Amino acid sequence: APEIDVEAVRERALASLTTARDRTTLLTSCVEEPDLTAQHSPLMSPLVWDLAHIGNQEELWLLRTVGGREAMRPEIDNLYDAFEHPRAERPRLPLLPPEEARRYAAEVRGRALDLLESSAFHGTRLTEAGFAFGMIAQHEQQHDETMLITHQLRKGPQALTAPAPDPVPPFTGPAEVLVPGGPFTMGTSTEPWALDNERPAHRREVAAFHIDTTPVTNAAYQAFIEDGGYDDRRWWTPEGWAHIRQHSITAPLFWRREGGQWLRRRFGVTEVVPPDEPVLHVCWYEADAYARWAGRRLPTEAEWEKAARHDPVHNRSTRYPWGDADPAPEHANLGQRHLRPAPAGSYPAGESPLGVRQLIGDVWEWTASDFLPYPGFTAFPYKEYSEVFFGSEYKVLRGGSFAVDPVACRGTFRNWDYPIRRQIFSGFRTARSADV
Ligand code: AVJ
Ligand code: FE
Repeated sequence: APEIDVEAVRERALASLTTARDRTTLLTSCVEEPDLTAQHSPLMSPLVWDLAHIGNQEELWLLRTVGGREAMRPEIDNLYDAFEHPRAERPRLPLLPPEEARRYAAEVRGRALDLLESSAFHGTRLTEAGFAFGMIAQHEQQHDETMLITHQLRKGPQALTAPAPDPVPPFTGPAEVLVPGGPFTMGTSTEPWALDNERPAHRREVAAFHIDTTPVTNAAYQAFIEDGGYDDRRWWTPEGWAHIRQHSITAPLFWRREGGQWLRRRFGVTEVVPPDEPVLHVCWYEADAYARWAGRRLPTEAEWEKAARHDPVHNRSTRYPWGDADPAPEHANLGQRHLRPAPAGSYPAGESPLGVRQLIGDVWEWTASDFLPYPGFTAFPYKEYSEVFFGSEYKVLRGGSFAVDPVACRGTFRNWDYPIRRQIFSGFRTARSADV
């Protein structure tokens, strides 16, 4: 087995679990009890479901599977199994009330930290390098992002605040970057807390292409709207056209036209849509239609990852666009430090060697690709994390958003959703094949 620094693993696991729990606590204490048990959208669970589900997954994987303990409350497992009850039905389940859910999650956490103290982090694939602890910290952070989406959907006054990202001068660099053709290493076999769908590392041939230097901005997207993009069938796939017509979709979610300008509701506050911010809350069909209108296309998942990880000087794949260092605030807008994406052109310290910016953080980026396994994929530790979602129903998103914690964000990290979804923190950038 490779050499493992046990104390460093323990420290990282403890810090990651603690950061996640602090965020969970914020998201479930900034509103009153009725807002925790209410259903704010049929797309979402009540916040109190996420809270107890977080505790239940931690109990299942850390206490029972790694620790070999008996179930604390076997009767609640079914309530918090995401595959047993669709989100829309969850408010009608006999869920633990907020105070009980909090107590349950806290009790599980106390025992999990005891287990962490005595873990040696080797022996099985689940314990190796603290994987199970990392997986559970990522799981909690993923549900924290889900809860933040619920907060965005919630009607009512502002409950969350955060400083705006630093303003930056308008981005004046090149609009696109040429990524040279040739093979690169996609995925990972070495990142200790990478999830099953990111594995294994494998060679991918990618032809030369150009990719937008920054995500597509609200100003650029407004030009598409103003040009009649939503009324012109030419730009849409048949499925996308049928969807926007049936649901009368004419702008990104949360946008509204008033007095000659676009307004947007964001976490309980209405504001004018900022022109230089990456567009947010668009579905895959909208991203795909915009790209076609612009004479371009969405990048494939392999193109996106090559833009984010390929180091052309050393001819290897790095963990992040800026290299192998863990994300720091100067690299990317991650971790809910802000409640919005940063203006296009921000974070020069986070750019790739070829100069592509904001690949990590700000907005999840839709890619052209279906969610499929890499060659050599094996489900681990459970088929319901990734495997059951593989196929042509889901599109891959990359790079993470302002609502993603660094522990759940890597150059290899893969997210996926239905092409109609836009309550998620989704934007995109476009690409085009290089002339041959
Ligand atoms: C990877 C974000 C699609 O939230 O449905 C949470 C993550 N899996 N609990 C989701 C997940 C199980 C998942 N996504
Ligand atoms: Fe979950």
